[in-house]
Amino acid sequence: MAAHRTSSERQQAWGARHAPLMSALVITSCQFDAPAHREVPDALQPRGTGAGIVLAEMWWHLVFGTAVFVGVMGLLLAIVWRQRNASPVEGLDEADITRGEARGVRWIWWGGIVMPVLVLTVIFGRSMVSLAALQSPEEPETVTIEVTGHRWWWEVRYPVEDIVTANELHIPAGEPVHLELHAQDVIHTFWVPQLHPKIDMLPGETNELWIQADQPGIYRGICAEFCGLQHARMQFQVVAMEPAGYREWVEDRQQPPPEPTTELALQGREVFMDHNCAQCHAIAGTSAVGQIGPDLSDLATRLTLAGGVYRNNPGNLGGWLVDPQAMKPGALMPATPLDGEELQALLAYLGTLE
Ligand code: HEC
Ligand SMILES: [Cu+2]
Repeated sequence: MAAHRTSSERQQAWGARHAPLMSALVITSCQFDAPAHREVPDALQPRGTGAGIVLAEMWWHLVFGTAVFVGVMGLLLAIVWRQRNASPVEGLDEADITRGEARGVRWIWWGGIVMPVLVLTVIFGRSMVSLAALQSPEEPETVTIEVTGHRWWWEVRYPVEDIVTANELHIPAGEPVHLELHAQDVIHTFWVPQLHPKIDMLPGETNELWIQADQPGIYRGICAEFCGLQHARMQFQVVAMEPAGYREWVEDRQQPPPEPTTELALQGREVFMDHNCAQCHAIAGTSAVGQIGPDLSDLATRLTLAGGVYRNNPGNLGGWLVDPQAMKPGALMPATPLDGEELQALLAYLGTLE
């Protein structure tokens, strides 16, 4: 507790000293507080095979369920109506009663057994077909990606291509992609509503899933299992590319980021290595191999920061480095005290990571 207070006091002192710089950062970033995405990822507008299957399934259940509901309610109303309007019957004999009972038993047979068995068989049969289709794609998968849920960001690895990135999955559109899903700390759920059904990510286990995006586009993914303070800010993007563009992306990503060329960026690299950044972050081709936070090798090419929540621009990045806790309270990255020059140098260096 004491240590915490000291560090936040230190931050406050820092903030006071550098207030002009901070406000400049905030002003240059008009998007400082704007979420990266406003539109809701809509499972009712599927853009991938799995989500299409789930939606069709939803409609079947809705239509059958509605038909059964309307039928049962209709019968109920008919009975009530008949009873209200029935005139008292007198002088029933044994034969009448037996006939009445037989009619009741017929209702039980048809309405209580035959109908439900029929309806459930159709729905069950369809669901089995859907489940089988979700199980494996018709064509073999062309890419394997390992995604690991961390509080509160996504580690993304391409084991065959030897690529590591974060909060962004690049995939070829129109091709099935194999996913291996893990969790680092607690249970998360991996869900891109427009592409595939939800699937849990469990610590110590691997769950598998295939996804396919029909068209190139950017699809928003979310964590769909409450995983702590910043659960709602644990998001990612699936960037579906034309297959040729995807293969170019792979080649680009396989190169480590270029050597910084400007004085400022070189200085920034030193700031990065001398402060604690390298203990938590890895950058390909450097001595930074930390595993606690996202790999930063391609940071400058990413669309968003901090779990898909902020647009990746210098203003947001500066704000993040100065005070991650202000932008994402509880995030597992502490604020590093940096002076204005160090911050500018660091921003210049991080801007070369592509
Ligand atoms: C104690 C470990 C730790 C330290 C030290 C640390 N970070 Fe982080 N960093 C993280 C974690 C964890 C995240 C992910 C936060 C989230 O999104 O919830 C992160 C996120 C980031 C991001 C956003 C990446 C993305 O793609 O969203 C950047 C950039 C970053 N850190 C840079 C730095 C720099 C520069 C330093 C040194 C000044 C630093 N970090 C120090 C753990 C750390
Ligand atoms: Cu989560």
